[in-house]
Formats: sequence, C-alpha cells, structure tokens
Amino acid sequence: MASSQAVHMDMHTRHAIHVRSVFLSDVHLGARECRADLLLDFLHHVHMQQLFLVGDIVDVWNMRRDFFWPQLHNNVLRTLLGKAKHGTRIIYVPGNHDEEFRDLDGTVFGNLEVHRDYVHTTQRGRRMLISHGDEFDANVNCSRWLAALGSGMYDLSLGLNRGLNRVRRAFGFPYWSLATYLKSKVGNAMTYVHRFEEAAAQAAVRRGVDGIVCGHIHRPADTERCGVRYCNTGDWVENCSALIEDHSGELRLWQLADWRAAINAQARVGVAA
Ligand SMILES: [Mn+2]
Repeated sequence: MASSQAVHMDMHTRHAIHVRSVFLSDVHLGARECRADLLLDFLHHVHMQQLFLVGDIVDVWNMRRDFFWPQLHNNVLRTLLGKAKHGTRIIYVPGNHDEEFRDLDGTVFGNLEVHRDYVHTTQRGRRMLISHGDEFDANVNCSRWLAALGSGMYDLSLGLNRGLNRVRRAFGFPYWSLATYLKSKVGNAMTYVHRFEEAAAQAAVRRGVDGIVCGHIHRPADTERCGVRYCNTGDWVENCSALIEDHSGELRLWQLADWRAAINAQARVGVAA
C-alpha cells in the first residue's frame, strides 16, 4: 500500500504526462452521470500549457431541474482553477448546457478566457476552429422542446446504463456504454451524427481554417469531413475522452483506454527511475 502510494505521488510531480494542449468537452458537472472521478484522475496526471474547455462543462440546464453538486465536482473546478493559477492558459468556449457563460464572450480573468468560439493554431501551423457544436444541431436550432425531449431520452438511457454496468461490474465485466451501442445501432442516429459532422466541417471550410474541434454529440472522433479535419473531443459522461496536442503539434484523440495506458506507461518509467 505504502509503495503504491509512493509511485502515485511520484507521478504527480516528476512523471506527469506533458502535452501542449488538451481539449475537453461535455463534462456535465452538476449532473449525476458526470465521471468526475475519472476526470480528476486525468487532470492529476496530465500537464498542459493550454486547456480548451469546449462547452457543457457545468450543466446549468440540468441543475435547474435537479440540483446536484457533490464534493467531487467541486474538486474538478478547484483542480481546473489550480491549473490556471500555475500557468495553464484556459480557454473556455461555453456550450448549450452552460450558455449563460456565453454572455462573458471576450472576458479575461487572469489565465482564464471566455470566448463564443476560438481559432487555435497548432505548433505545426494548423488552424482549428473551436466551437461547442450545438449551433450545428438542427434540432436545437429549430425547436428547443425537441432538444429537451432528446435530452430526456438520453438521461433515460444513461440511467439504464448505470444499472446495467452495476450488474456487469458485479460479474466482473468491464464498463460498457449502452448509449454508444444504441447510437451505433440506430440508423437515424447515424444519419444525425453524419449530418452533424458535415455541418461542423462546413463551418470550418467557411472560416477558411484547417479543421474543427467540437463536442456536443458525445461521440469522440478524429477524421476528415468535407476536406478538413473533424475532431470531436467526446465527453466525460460515457466516453471519458479528450483531444490532445503534443509538443510537436500533432493532434490525437485519447479514449479512456489510451490515456490510462499513457498514465500507466509513465508510472512504469517512474518505477524504473
Ligand atoms: Mn451540448
């Protein structure tokens, strides 16, 4: 126990993973399904020069229906602000669940800036439009009640997912996402995802940039659409994924298994040293 703690301490200091930028979205702090535990694990092991919060970080929308704010969610906010205090530049691009913060467009609080959208230039000179993505969602633009209905169905599937994974865990099976499975199986959802991705890519084409980084649909991706790069950071409700830019300027999608493997590899370096 004592030795594993020592390794843990070591990782926090000398053996953290260093990247140039991290892009996170759809954390949904204030919602019961937020995986704040995993996000804290990620944030404690990854050091970044710039952190892009790509919307739906605090789920103000959900908190109005169901006030939920455990200590763990406070710890995430404190960890984020701690990073800003220690030199990480945080660019916050609010989403539709935290749209109240869009009024702060252009505001700078020390190392924390709020923008409606933002163009990030990578170390390799690639220009990426950063936007949460709800503006590409025809349902949200056309009808708010349809979006609310969609959100209700989504909550229901997450609730089912929680129960299912409790049973899977009891029998020793790894975590499995029902919502991701449903989304990949249902044809309509696939059409929706494809249209969303193309709409997002077209926004980047119109801006004359090399690609887009967005979130919103909780579907991590790194692919090409309409001749530009389409990156979706995913979420911290089911996928626990992030997009990172390494020091050479390469963008990479980190799914849960990827960043866990990177942390474990770094820990082994710590033990060897
Ligand atoms: Mn959203």
